[in-house]
Amino acid sequence: MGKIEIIQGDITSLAIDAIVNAANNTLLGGGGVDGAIHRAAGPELVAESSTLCGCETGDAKITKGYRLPAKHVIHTVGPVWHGGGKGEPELLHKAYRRCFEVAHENGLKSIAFPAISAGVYGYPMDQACGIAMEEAKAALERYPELERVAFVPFSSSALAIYQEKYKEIFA
Ligand code: AR6
Repeated sequence: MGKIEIIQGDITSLAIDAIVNAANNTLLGGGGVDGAIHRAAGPELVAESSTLCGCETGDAKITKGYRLPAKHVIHTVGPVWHGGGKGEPELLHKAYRRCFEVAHENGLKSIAFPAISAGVYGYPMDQACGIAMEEAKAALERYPELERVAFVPFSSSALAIYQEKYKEIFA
């Protein structure tokens, strides 16, 4: 699959330049993948993120990875799903784009994404996954230094959706 990988499991286990956190606007931690990342990184992560003054929906900010095997965490905030007519697709595209941009600005060559917005924030997984794949395709064209983009679905049903969308968008 070239530079794209789909790895089902826990994103906190990956040794990679950056894992992306599906955070909230405070950047002070939460449930889901955010909670897992903060638990695995240790208290230094919230100490650093509390200096960042939060994060707008669709933006992204970087910290160190602390006790994680990943060197950095790129924290982004995806939109809450309100039915799709409140700018959710644009905001989710923007969140992915900003993560790739922040990775590029920091000289990173590998990045792993959870299914941003597709948990508590309620974004339909197939639509969220399509946006993720489209932005990965655009980023690989834009940033030649990018060596590895990993998607990390948590469940086997999400894995099947990622595999399907990969075929659709990269075939
Ligand atoms: N590794 C990979 N994916 C995971 C993991 C993990 N360890 N844990 C959960 N997921 P969510 P959101 C999947 O709810 O929808 C937080 O409280 C999960 O199954 O974590 O963007 C924040 O603080 C789902 O498919 O993120 C915000 O308040 C995906 O990650 C809010 O949740 C995203 O689910 C953000 O909601």
